[in-house]
Amino acid sequence: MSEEVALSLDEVRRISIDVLEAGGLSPEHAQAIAGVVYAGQRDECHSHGMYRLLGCVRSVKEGKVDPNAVPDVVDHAPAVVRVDARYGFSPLAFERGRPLLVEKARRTGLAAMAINNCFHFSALWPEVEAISADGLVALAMTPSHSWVAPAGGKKPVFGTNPIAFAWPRPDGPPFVFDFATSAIARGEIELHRRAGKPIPHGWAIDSEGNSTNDATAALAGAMLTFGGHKGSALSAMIELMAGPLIGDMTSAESMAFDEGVGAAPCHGELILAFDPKVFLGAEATQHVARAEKMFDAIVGQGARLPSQRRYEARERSKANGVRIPKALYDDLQALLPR
Ligand code: NDP
Ligand code: PYC
Repeated sequence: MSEEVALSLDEVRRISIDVLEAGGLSPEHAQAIAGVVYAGQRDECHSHGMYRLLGCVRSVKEGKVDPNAVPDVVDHAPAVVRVDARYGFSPLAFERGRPLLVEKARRTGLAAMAINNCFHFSALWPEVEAISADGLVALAMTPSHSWVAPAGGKKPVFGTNPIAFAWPRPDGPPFVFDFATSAIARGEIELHRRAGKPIPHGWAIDSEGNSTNDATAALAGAMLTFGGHKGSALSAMIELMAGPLIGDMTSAESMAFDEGVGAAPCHGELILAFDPKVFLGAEATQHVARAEKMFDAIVGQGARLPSQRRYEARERSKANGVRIPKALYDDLQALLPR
């Protein structure tokens, strides 16, 4: 088994902020990015936890990201917030735009936030979870770089294009799912490569179009969509809704914009927020309670809800801290001032 380092959650946050600030990010960006990286590590989402710090610092070093960008929040229309991230990372843009999104959803019942010109590296569940904490239903989606072949094809067109959904529940954490529309997040294949482990067949093909379980060959080839043509269609929808619809880049355009430097993808993100109280008025509580019956029917037969593993991991990490691979710890230490 590979060597690991134990960290308290306070250390996770401190190291993340220190690495980001040493990498040149403004204190505001460092705080916002550390927040999502901390959440990912705490909930044992390893592909989007502290590992992401390496990519953030590399993206700044490559000169693509503005580490001091101040997001511009615009009240664009009665139900539309636009946030221009000005070529900074997305978490600060999301944080700055969220209050207006929530305010608009409460007024109109359904509001959208379009984030433009952001470098995006994070999981989406921290965002939809935060919106659901205000009693709203949330849906978020974003493209990435064109790494994924459409179903029936062999050449990358789509990004790994995640979609996340949150439904607030009366007596506990929200129902949340958040997954890539590729068979798996690219970050997971990268972690397999770092650990020298094979990947399962079905995740990717090599550059000759053959199924592969070699992580390096997979990263050089094309990833596959989840659920064949269904994941492929969903992925295309995300390209359209969080791309041309909001005036931003597709994954292929983001890849071209990168010019081979290997920075985080640069594009837009679309976030929708629904207020059940506006849709349902006095009947909102009664209908939200009906949703609980569906959740009971799922868990009542031994199946699990998405996010159940994550919430359990959260409790474990709060009690015991986390463990990260020593190789990652060493890579992060190397980014700190001597
Ligand atoms: P998974 O394939 O592991 O799917 C994750 C989702 O499915 C989670 O909600 C998870 O809940 C749920 N889930 C997994 N197994 C089960 C099960 N047996 N029963 C019920 N629910 C289950 O993750 P991905 O690799 O697709 O994505 C991982 C992360 O990568 C996401 O957070 C995503 O946002 C991020 N990502 C970000 C990108 C970006 O461009 N910014 C691009 C691509 C991915 P649980 O967590 O509880 O296991
Ligand atoms: O893991 O696919 C991924 C990913 C892309 C951008 C951020 N994460």
